[in-house]
Formats: sequence, C-alpha cells, structure tokens
Amino acid sequence: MKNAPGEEPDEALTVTPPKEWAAGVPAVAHAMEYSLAETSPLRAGRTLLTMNQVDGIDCPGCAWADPAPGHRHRNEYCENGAKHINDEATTRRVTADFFRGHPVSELARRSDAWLNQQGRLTEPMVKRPGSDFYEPISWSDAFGLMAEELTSLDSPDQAVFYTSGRASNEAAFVLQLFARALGTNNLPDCSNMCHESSGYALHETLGTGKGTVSLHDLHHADLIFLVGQNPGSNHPRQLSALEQAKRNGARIIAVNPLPEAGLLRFRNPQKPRGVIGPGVRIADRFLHIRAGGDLALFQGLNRLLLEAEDARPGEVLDHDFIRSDTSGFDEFAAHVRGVGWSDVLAATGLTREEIEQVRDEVLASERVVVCWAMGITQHRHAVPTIREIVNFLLLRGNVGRAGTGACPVRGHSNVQGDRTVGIWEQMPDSFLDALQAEFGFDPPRAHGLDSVKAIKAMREDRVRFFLGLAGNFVRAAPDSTVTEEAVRTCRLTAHISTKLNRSHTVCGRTALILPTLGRTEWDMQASGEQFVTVENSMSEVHTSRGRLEPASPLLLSEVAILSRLARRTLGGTPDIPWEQFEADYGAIRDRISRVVPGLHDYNRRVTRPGGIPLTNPVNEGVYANGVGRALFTRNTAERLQAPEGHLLLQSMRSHDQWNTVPYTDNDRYRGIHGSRRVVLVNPDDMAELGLADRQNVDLVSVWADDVERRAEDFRVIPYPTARGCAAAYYPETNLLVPLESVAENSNQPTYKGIVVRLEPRTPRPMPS
Ligand SMILES: Nc1nc2c(c(=O)[nH]1)N[C@H]1C(S)=C(S)[C@@H](COP(=O)(O)OP(=O)(O)OC[C@H]3O[C@@H](n4cnc5c(=O)[nH]c(N)nc54)[C@H](O)[C@@H]3O)O[C@H]1N2
Ligand SMILES: Nc1nc2c(c(=O)[nH]1)N[C@H]1C(S)=C(S)[C@@H](COP(=O)(O)OP(=O)(O)OC[C@H]3O[C@@H](n4cnc5c(=O)[nH]c(N)nc54)[C@H](O)[C@@H]3O)O[C@H]1N2
Ligand SMILES: [Mo]
Repeated sequence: MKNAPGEEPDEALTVTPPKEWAAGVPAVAHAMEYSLAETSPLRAGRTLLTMNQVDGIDCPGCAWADPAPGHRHRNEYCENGAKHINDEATTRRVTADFFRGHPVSELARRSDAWLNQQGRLTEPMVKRPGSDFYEPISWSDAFGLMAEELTSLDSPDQAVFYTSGRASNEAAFVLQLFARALGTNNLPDCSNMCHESSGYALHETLGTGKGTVSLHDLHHADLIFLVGQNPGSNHPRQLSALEQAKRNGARIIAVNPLPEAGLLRFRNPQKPRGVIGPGVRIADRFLHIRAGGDLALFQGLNRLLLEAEDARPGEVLDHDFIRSDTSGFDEFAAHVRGVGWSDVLAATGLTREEIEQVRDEVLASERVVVCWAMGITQHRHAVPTIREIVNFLLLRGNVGRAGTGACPVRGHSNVQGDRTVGIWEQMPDSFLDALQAEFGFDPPRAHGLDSVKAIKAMREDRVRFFLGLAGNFVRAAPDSTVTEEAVRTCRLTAHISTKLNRSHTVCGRTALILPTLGRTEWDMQASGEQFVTVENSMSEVHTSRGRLEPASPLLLSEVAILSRLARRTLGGTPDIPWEQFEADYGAIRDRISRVVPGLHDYNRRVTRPGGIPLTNPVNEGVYANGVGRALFTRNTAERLQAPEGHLLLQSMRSHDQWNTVPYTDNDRYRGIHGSRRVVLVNPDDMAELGLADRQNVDLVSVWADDVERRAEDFRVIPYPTARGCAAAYYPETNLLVPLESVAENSNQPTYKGIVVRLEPRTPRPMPS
C-alpha cells in the first residue's frame, strides 16, 4: 500500500520555529490574501461581512457558536472561516470542457489540493461503465440512472447514503426520510469518524449525545480544560470566547502532546489591543501529555480528588448532587482508588506534582468546563476516556449548573444538526415512531451501516449504490487503499458536491457528479427565495442565507436534488410531498417540527434573532440514559503504547486545510512551509532512533495483519511533541490507519493512535 498519487515529495520544505501565539494581524492579512486570490473584492466583502451575522451566512467552517445578537463583532469570522467561505465563493469553474481534457484516470493521479483548486462544479456529469471520461448528463437522466439502480436492488440495504456535516437540516431531513422510505437505515456520516465516541460515552452516562455547555457557561467558568484540540487552527473563534472567560477570571489548562500556538497566546484581531499588544495568554497551565494518556490523567486526578475528600470530609465532593442525581459512585470510587501511580505517570508522561497542581486548580474552582475534540475521540479507548471525564465533572457537580459542563467541540458547521434531524444509522425508536406517525410508512428498525461498516460491506459485495451528500468519503475514511478498492466495487456512486475531490475519481462502475449550491449562494425555488437552518456546537439552531449569484445556472440545491431523486425512485409510495418540499423548505421544517422534539413551531421560532436554543435535558436534571441518573463508570483500558523502536503517530490538520482538502503546503503556526510530507518527532526520540533532521523516511504502520501500509518519503522534523509520539497530516496518512483499528463501542477509526516505525530511505542530497 503506497502513497496516493500526486503526493510527490517536496524539495521546497522550510522550517521555522513554531509560533507561540495565534491570530492577530497576520491572520486577517492571510484571510484577505486568500479571499482575493479566489474571488473579487466585492464578492469577498459580501460574504465576509454577512458571515455569522443575524440573517447572514452561517460560516461553512467549524461549528463554534456565535455570540448573542447585539454582541457580534462587525467582522465575526476568523482567518480560517474566511478561507473556507472563499474557497466556495471562488470564481474558478470546472466545466464539461475541463472533463473532456482530463480523463478520470488522470484526475485520480492529481493531488487533493489540485482537484480543489480547479474551482466550482457547474453541471451534472456521468462516467459510464468502461469509459474513462466524465461527460455531461441532464438532471433528469441522472435521476433516472439512480432510480433505475435503486429500484433494481435485491434489498434496500444494498444502498448507502453518506452525509458530511455541511449539509443543512432541510437537506439532511429529506435524505434520511428518503432512505427510510426506501427501506434502509444505511446512513453513515462524517460524525462516525469525528465525535461518535463522544456521542456514545455521553449517551451512556448523561443520556444526551450533545454538549451541555453554552457560550454563556464558557464565559462564566472558573476553570476550563482544553483537551485534545487545536483551537488556534480549527476553532479560532473559540479563542475569543476563552479570552472573554479569562477577562471574567477563568483559568485555562491545556492538555496536548503538542504545544499548539492557539493554546499559548492569542491576539484578538477584532480589538486594537490584539493588533498591537502581546496578546492574552490562553493556557495558564500546559500538560504536555503523551498521546492516549488522557484516561490515565483523569483517573489520577479523580483519585486525588477522592483523597482530598478523605482529608477534608464534606468539603471536596458535591455530596448532595452525587446523592440526588447520580448512580454508581461507590463502585467508581473503589475502582479509581486502586489506580496505580506508576501506571498514570507512565501513560501520561507527566509528573505526579503536575497532576497535583491540577487538583489544586480544581479545588479552587466553583465552575469547571471540559472541552475536547479529536485528540480524545480518535483513540481506541476514546469512550472510556470520555466517561472518565464525565466522572471528573460529576464529582464536584460540574454538570447542569451555570458555568459548568461537558463541551465536545464539534467540527463541521452542521454536523450536530444533521444528527438532530435523523442522520444516524441507529436513530432511536422514538424518532422512528414519530416518522411513522407523521408520514404513515413503517421505517426499518434494524440499525444500518456506519462509515467503517459500510466499507466492510462494500468489500463483501453487499453494497451496490453509494450516494454522498457533501464530503469526500474516500479520502476521509481510514485505510485508503482498502477503502478505494471497496468503493470501486459499487455499481453506481454519486456525489452531491460543490468542489471536485478524490471521491469523484475513485468511483463505482457508473459515477455521477451532482453539482450543488453552496451556503454562500442564493437559493431560488418555486415559492421564492429560501433559507436553510443549521445547529452549532452549542445546540443553537438558526438560519443561513446566501447572498451570491450561484456558480452556475445548472446547479440545483441539495434539497432539490434529493427531493427529485426520491420522487423518481419512490413515485407516490409512501405518499410524501417531495415536490412541495423542493418548492418551499418551510414545508420541510413543518414536518421536522412534528418529528423532532424541541423543534416545535420551527418556522416561526428559527427566524427570531439568535434562533432556537435547544435545551439539553441534562441542564434540567433529566438523564435519558435508561437509568434516569447520571452514571459514574469504572473504566479500564490497555495502555496505548508503541513497542520499542516505534512511535505512536497522530494524523492531524494543518493550519491551512479544510479536512480532506489542503489549501497550501504551509502550516504557519507550526513553522512548516512548502511541504506536508513531514513527520514531527521529539528530538530525544530522534536521537534514540538514530534519525537526523530532515531525514527521508517511510512511515510504516504496524498492525496485526500481514498487509503492509507504507506512506512514502516523509521528512523528519524535530518538534516539541511528547516523547514516544509523532505527528503527520491527514489525509496523506489515512492509508496507515487499518480499517479494523477502531475505538471500542463507537467504532470510530483511531486516526490519532497509529503505531508506526520510521524506515530511513536512501539518503538524497538536501536542498541548501
Ligand atoms: N481550519 C479548519 N478548521 C476545522 C477543520 C479543518 O480541517 N480546518 N476541521 C473541522 C472538523 S470536522 C473538526 S472534527 C475539528 C477538529 O479539530 P481538532 O480536534 O482541533 O483537530 P485535529 O487537527 O485533529 O487536532 C487534534 C488535536 O489533538 C491533539 N492530540 C492528538 N492526540 C492527542 C491525545 O492523545 N491527547 C490529547 N490530549 N491531545 C491529542 C493534537 O496534538 C491536536 O492539537 O475542526 C473543525 N475545524
Ligand atoms: N486521518 C484522519 N482522518 C480523518 C480525520 C482525522 O483527524 N485524521 N478526521 C475525521 C473527521 S473529524 C471528519 S469530520 C471527516 C471529514 O470528512 P468529510 O466531511 O467527508 O470531508 P470534507 O473534507 O469536509 O469534504 C469536503 C468536500 O465537501 C464538499 N462540500 C463542501 N461544501 C459543500 C456544500 O455546501 N454542499 C455539498 N453538497 N458539498 C459540499 C466539497 O465537494 C468538498 O470537496 O474526516 C475524518 N477523517
Ligand atoms: Mo470532524
């Protein structure tokens, strides 16, 4: 298994010291530079100035929440949000002519960045069996092809419908309705690869899949943990919220194997002070943890809290809360008291003193929030780790009170909303019952395929049809070579997309590109101009309305594509008004309001400034986990450790990419320029492994099968990552993640815990 095509090694690599602060003037300058390279000043202005404003465009970047109406800055966007939005608003176009000049076999050799840079997709295209070219097809014929395939399946479970978290609530609801009316729950999504572990652990312990924290809670916390996330690059507007919390007196503890720029210092570009001053120090304390050590950290901390309670009975734990709201405390306490310090220190790479200092911070704090992202969820023992974080919060009643709670920081701007409206292969019976009552058909009850299971089913020839609503499934998934072979077994693959990506080049016998409107564009339908709705990481549902002229007159909206496909495939059975849905998205929201709890009176409430804040039942003392109380849990996991001569590799995002799409080869904050084929290694590990600065190596992953997974020709960069750990970029390293390597229970790929060895290649002359 080798590199993906287009991933030639780079001679242009330069390395500068990692930055110790994030945002500030260079960030704004970089945003404008990127915007103007992609689009005109007028278009850039129109998108940026309405971004995240009441009645404007929801940033298609991350899911971070907006401040309350009236408290938004005129420029309520960050450098990276500006890049993402202008990547969509680009004036470059991929036309039928383009495809005449580029056979699919050639496109399959291009890099991810190159494919994205070709611009917006403009008309529906088909690649027919045996052909190496995409050619134009009418919308009607495209729907005909898909309907024919779908109606000839032996079972509806031979179809898979993937969703990426960019899709609006309206499109997502229509898609899941179509899939279930067809008869399948095969609705994998990007969340299977993102926060599935959080959903699993939180459901089990608190009875909710969502975070319990609002922006207001964050602003008023005394102590905030940032565990396994890189907000400077991936949630830059979170830094503004943290700055605000600090102004209110909060302390912040960052836990990460990498000293990320955004964790250290922040210069707010929206304030004069941020432009000139030294900025705000973000993390008061930085725990340079070993990858995968977080479960041990929180267990050690929990043990220290129990012992503090022993020393000062009645003063440390929130006994009233534990008694009234939780279950399982005694078993948990007995278990955690037995956790050995040598194990904790070995797993974390921290000293006992460091963990005791954290305990003291906790004891001095009335209100604690824990934020986490992919550094936690993408490990084999992600679920027990998050359960232990919940134990930690429960001990001092840091759940359900103002200024406290669990804050899984979501990725895609609407990944949470898509789940709320039914994109999940395991929606509970209550949801399916509501669908049945509303639409009068019997939805399938057996769980469908998640992302990893879908790939396995393809490999076993159990899938004939794949439709992707947004996203880049082939590149986001693990074990790239295996996934690519699996996808090629499908008879028909179709993608509803805005930009060209690798999933269009690695396809089924017949392949369709279904180009669609983006968030930035106005959406005109029979009943007039439409808006869509989305839900952010803090469960606020609000509108998003585009302002730009669509990239091509041939584009259809996601809702239109899905409604027409459904009508063509299902005809009148069951009797669902697909035409009306397409004509007026309000008709979809009316249905959602009767199916999804909390979204009653959707059309009226969602257009109010600030939208609908969905209440998390946990904040009202309701735990819908079957027990009716928050659960303390006992967690054990084998320590994640690379054998001697190996390192534990994490695959992460640079500062200049959106998931599977790198924009440039630079990672400004980490000081890497001109190449993404780098592996960051601790200098002491380099010495021990006999590796030199910039040495060329192959990354070879080690797994209990006899498949060789090798990512070729990376340069070793000495970097202050924790000992025993290494870091490289996603998606270039996805081929190293075995399909079988998943988190227990959540089935989420372990993108942050890959055992690798670094194999030196024959030395090449270094560029001077
Ligand atoms: N600009 C930009 N913004 C984005 C995205 C993007 O690609 N570009 N993607 C969006 C999406 S979908 C998501 S899910 C989020 C992702 O946001 P993040 O989760 O911040 O993304 P990653 O780059 O995967 O970074 C994971 C962080 O976890 C740390 N880490 C790795 N392993 C461990 C560990 O074992 N323990 C601890 N404590 N830390 C660890 C890494 O060093 C890194 O800082 O961002 C969203 N926002
Ligand atoms: N190794 C490794 N792998 C990972 C991760 C990791 O950290 N490491 N992270 C995982 C995570 S957290 C996630 S969320 C997944 C991401 O997986 P995906 O969500 O599947 O991937 P994206 O790269 O966000 O998808 C980009 C494509 O979406 C399409 N698109 C963009 N905007 C729109 C729109 O408005 N409408 C439509 N219809 N299409 C649009 C464009 O065609 C673009 O090429 O990857 C996962 N994979
Ligand atoms: Mo994500």
